[in-house]
Amino acid sequence: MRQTDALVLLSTLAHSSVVASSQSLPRGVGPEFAKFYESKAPTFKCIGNPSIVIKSSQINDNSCDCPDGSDEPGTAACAYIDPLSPEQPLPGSATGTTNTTSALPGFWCANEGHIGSYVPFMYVNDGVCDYDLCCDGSEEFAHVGGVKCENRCKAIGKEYRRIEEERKKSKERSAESRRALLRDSAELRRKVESRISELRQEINNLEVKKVDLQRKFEEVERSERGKVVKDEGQGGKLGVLLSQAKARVKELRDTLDKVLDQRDDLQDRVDKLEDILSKFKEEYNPNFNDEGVKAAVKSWEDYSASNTGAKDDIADADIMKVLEEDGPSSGVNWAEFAEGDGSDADIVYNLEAYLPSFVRDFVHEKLNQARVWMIENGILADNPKTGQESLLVKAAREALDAARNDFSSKTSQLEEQEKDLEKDYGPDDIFRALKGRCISSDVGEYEYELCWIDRTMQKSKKGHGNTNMGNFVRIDREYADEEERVDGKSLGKGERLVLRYDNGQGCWNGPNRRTDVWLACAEKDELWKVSESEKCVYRMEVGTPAACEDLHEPGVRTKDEL
Ligand code: MAN
Repeated sequence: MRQTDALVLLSTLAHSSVVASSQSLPRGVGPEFAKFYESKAPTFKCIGNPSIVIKSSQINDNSCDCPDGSDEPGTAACAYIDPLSPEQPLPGSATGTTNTTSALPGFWCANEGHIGSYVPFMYVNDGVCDYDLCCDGSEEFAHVGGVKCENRCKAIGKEYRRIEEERKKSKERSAESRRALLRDSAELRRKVESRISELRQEINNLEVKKVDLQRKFEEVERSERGKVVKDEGQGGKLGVLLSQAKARVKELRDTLDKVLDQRDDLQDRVDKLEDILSKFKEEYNPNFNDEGVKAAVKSWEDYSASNTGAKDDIADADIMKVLEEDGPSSGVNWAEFAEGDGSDADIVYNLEAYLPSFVRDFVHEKLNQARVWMIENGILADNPKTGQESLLVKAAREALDAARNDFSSKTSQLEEQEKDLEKDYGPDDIFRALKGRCISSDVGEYEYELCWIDRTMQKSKKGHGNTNMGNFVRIDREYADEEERVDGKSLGKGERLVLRYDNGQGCWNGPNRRTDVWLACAEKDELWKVSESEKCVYRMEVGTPAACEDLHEPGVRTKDEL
């Protein structure tokens, strides 16, 4: 308790740079009260009750004469009304309390070489050296019980100044780290803003493109619907020639087949007629002088004589060979041409598959345009298979779909970026720079992790898995009231930023886990302490330059100032 009061008092007075100024003042008088104790005056007016005048010799005579204790600045005689001392009953008081205010804050220790301070009157001559408050030992002037307090102000002052200097440097380093964070945050914010304007422009262009492609698609679809699909031709000009040649060969073969049938019929008839005429020649009566019959027999004899030479007939086997169906073992193997390694068009269609993904979208669009152009100019065949969408329509539809997809993806990206810009990233947007970074610390059987503006995590070191302790929700401010630690790793006293992480993994028989992350200024990000104040409700104490004072660089404008 004594130590605590001392520290408070020291820190209160640290900036006042008050030092004792005069040896002529009564013992224990602080410089700001010097005017009341003019040494040459024979009388003294009680400070709080000027109507009460006592002799100057009564000052510091170890007897409390003034109601406000102002006649005893250098003894413990009026300690019972000392605001720095514990409350004490005033003898004869009806309420049991002093109900009087001391005019003086305490016994003044000049502490030359260090910083002067007031010591509670009850510590004066109590036999204890209170070096934390009174490094010159002057409060033990009576050497009660033989106690002599040497003056240690030189060493204490030197150590104090060293610590103060180190603190100052650390503050400067923290402030510099904070400025670096601010620069990063501003840069990230600029990136988001420029992405937003880029996306807005792209979305505008896509709106126009979508309308255009929709119109083109409808046009192509309409004109393609009117087209008659003639065959199952595939490929470009070669493909068309191939299917035409196949049809022509079939036609010729069918005709040859029919001609062959007719030839056989005619041959049958000729054979029958020749039989009739042979019989006629043998059986007619030459004694009848019938000139017509004689002329007919003569013609038959001439006809028979003319047919005796070697015939140059095509062998039936040869004709049958020609009539055999085309296939892999005879005639032309059309399938080989038709299927092969793909049509000339396929080469163009499949080209994209060989490209790296980052250029594929760009090339896809360009190729689509090229395909359409080639189809329109008869270089590529359309309508690869009956019953399927034509390549022209397919290309138009794919181009439209691609534009639609692009539009909706860019629109949701824009929404995301706009939301991000509106999000509370703390004072001066500072946590934007830290977002996604994590720090951790081992505590007992767990490793605890804090990921800025993201989530908190409890990781079992025994392999029992990870537990989400909450997802980031918002930034609040709360008052911390904790002892300052010498190493600075504590929240201290004052308003602090608190990051709320909520809705983590459900607690068995309890609520979802949540974490309050309390922040204090430090040179670097560090998870100092983790505690579970009640089941599944966690508290992290964290040091970070992001929580340091807003020491703006001159000329740097913050978000709020813009
Ligand atoms: C685990 C940990 C603890 C928590 C209990 C609740 O053991 O997450 O922090 O208190 O579960 O059952």
